[in-house]
Amino acid sequence: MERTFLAIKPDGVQRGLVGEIIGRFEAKGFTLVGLKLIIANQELAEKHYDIHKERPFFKDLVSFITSGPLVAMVWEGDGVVASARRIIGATNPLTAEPGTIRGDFAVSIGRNIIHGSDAIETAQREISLWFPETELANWELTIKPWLVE
Ligand code: D4T
Repeated sequence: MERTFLAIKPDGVQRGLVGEIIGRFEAKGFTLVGLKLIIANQELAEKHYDIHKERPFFKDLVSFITSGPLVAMVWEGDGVVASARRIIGATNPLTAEPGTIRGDFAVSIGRNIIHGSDAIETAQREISLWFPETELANWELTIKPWLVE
């Protein structure tokens, strides 16, 4: 079953948006299989954003992501990787569509509230970086027949 890694960044936590954001993925019909609030250390943050290590914003990005607690999550469901990216909206919140998380709640690219894996392979890498297998629950929603044909 397809899984994605999402993280409500320190700005989303500080702004009290954790419940609202989790609610959107629950209401959509995806399954929460991993959840924890943690303050990421430098090493974890640098590994997570490794792809951006040569970019000018890398240092600020790592310092921001380690600046306070974030909510790390794994969500499961058919097509969840691409669908979560659509629910989240464009990287720059000013161009993110209304109705998306970034479109509704953010104005700045450096404070864009939530991260979501951009591809299935990225999701696999990020899930194993943030969650040991023992912290992931294998379970099925009892209402699944009402969600999936
Ligand atoms: P994340 O990875 O946080 O879900 O964001 P995106 O997948 O939507 O966008 P990204 O990987 O291109 O950027 C990662 C992260 O860096 C911040 N950022 C990005 C920034 O501060 N300045 C910039 O110019 C860019 C491109 C925002 C998200």
